Amino acid sequence: MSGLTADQRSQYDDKGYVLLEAIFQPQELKGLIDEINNSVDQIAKSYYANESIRSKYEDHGFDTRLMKIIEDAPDAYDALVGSVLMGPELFKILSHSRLIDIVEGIVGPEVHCEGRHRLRPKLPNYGVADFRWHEDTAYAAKRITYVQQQYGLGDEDPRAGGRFMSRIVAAPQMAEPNFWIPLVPVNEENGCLHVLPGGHKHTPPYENQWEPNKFLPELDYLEPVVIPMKVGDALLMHQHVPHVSPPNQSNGVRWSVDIRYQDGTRPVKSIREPGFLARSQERPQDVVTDHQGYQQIRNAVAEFREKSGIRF
Ligand SMILES: O=C(O)CCC(=O)C(=O)O
Repeated sequence: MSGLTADQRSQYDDKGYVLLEAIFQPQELKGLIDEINNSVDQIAKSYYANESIRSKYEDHGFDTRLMKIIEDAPDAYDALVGSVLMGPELFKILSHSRLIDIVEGIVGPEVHCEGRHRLRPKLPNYGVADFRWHEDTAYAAKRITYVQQQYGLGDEDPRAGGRFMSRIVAAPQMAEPNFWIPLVPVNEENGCLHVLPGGHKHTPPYENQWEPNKFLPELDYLEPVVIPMKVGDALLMHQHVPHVSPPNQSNGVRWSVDIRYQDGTRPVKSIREPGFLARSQERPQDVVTDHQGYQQIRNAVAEFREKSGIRF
């Protein structure tokens, strides 16, 4: 196991992020890019067959084709964004030993890959793909509050204190390293991330963090840094480090994948989107080793949700 160097580890602890330059050879990401291109091609064909788009835009490549499709059919965005895609190439990255070695050094030998991995085609000036200053765990906590309100699980509701909610609510207190991996070169123009080094040491500013371009007063003395990246780099972020994703002002799609991990012995955070055990000394037989195995878990949860009517 290699993991982080001592310097990288101290930067992760002190600043809350580490830019891992050339952690992949660009060829190692080519399979994933091809897999995404195939999905875009299938979307183009089915939308064209339904006459929802004017052309299949076959003369456009990875950096512009989805943008052209979405100009005609905005709902095509949802066909690919988030964790919809699950192919062998994406699974290879989610379970890549170079990433898992690093995670193991942070969370311990039981490594769970969270289901909230995201493929993000960030389109030019496309509001839903822009993220104000936030930290990932606080963001998840806001969602929990929302889920509680939405489904009437108020403080008095016995289910709110029960196994289901406590499994989720317990989760924010644990380490959840996040890798943000660009699939095209990223810079200020096309919406690379900015982070607030050291901001992870503060109490999460749950309520006010959504103000655009504004930090809480106690964070004002911290200087944000812009993180341009090449294909092959990965940005490792602490779950509490504030980061922002400003608008993409280029003429192409800014593609990236982000992946979160946690200690596999702790309650899992995302239930609706199940993750998988990526490495284990205690339960090696439960480690998921291919995308079909992972897809079975995802299908089983989706089926349970559908049949039970329980909206978790
Ligand atoms: O990919 C982006 O633009 C934003 C990602 C982000 O904010 C996150 O992963 O928490």
